[in-house]
Amino acid sequence: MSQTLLLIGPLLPSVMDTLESTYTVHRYWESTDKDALLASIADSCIGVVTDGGNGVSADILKKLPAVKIVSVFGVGVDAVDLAWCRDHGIGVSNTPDVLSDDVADMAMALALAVSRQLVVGDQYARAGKWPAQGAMPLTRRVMGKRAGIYGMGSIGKALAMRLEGFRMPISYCNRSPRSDSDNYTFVASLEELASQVDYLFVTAAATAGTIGSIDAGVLDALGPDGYLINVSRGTLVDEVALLSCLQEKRIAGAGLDVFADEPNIPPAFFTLDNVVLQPHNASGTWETREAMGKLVLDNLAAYLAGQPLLTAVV
Ligand code: 8YV
Repeated sequence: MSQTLLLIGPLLPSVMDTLESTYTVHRYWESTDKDALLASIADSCIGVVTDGGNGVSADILKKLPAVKIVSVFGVGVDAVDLAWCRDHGIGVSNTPDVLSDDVADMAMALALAVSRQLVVGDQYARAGKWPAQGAMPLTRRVMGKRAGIYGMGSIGKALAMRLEGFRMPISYCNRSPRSDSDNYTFVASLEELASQVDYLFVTAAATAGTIGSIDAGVLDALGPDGYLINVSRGTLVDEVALLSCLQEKRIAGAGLDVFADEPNIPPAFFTLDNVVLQPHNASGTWETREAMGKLVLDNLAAYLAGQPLLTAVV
């Protein structure tokens, strides 16, 4: 008899195919009576598979006392109740590293797009304004500007490599200085980092210590020539403050892949031409999503074989 799993939301079709041909999988998001579903698998369900956005709450885990592993399709585990998992001996795995290059690419792409006004230029070209009105307004150079990275983990380091190619001096803010980042300047205070750079890249995980940390003070420190690029979690940023700063040109612009209440984006962002928006798609390439899916499956297999999780968070 195959093991029983709960799948919280849809994943890449190939990953769901493998999951469903290997295990008995219950699709939580499709269930019309979720409590009845949880009650029916309470004794048998040994694992939960979920993505970074949905995670899994203690409310669900409470109803599934046999669960011993939560395998997350994503590096961010802020939507998983980690305290509950720790207290109840549930292992949690995520998918770090395999997505770092694509997320760093997206950060770089957003910095270029908002500075060089790629979306505005595209609309200008498509609307036929070039022959009618001549050249579009000038934009801002990225090359050689000062970069600040908030969160020097695997994604931050992948981004730093790219920024070096743009000959950008790099400073970073992290819980502590990193011995493998000697070429970069450690700045303990986020506000101080913001005041020293032209681009503030957000690559830190969402934790109690980082949520809400990019507030009006940090944005004003970044200043009218500074850009905010966020590929981490929207919850790190005070979105109301960010909107005011963008509307009042207290910062130059923002490139945002993530939002506080996904998939809902505050409509005020849609009226601004100093932002470039993405629907949380930094890891959204076939290559990376396949690699993430493999890690989700490999972690489940490791648990069932009595082996340590490959990429354990808890
Ligand atoms: C994914 C993410 O978009 O890794 C993360 O934490 O947020 C993203 O890579 C998400 O988990 C997939 O739905």
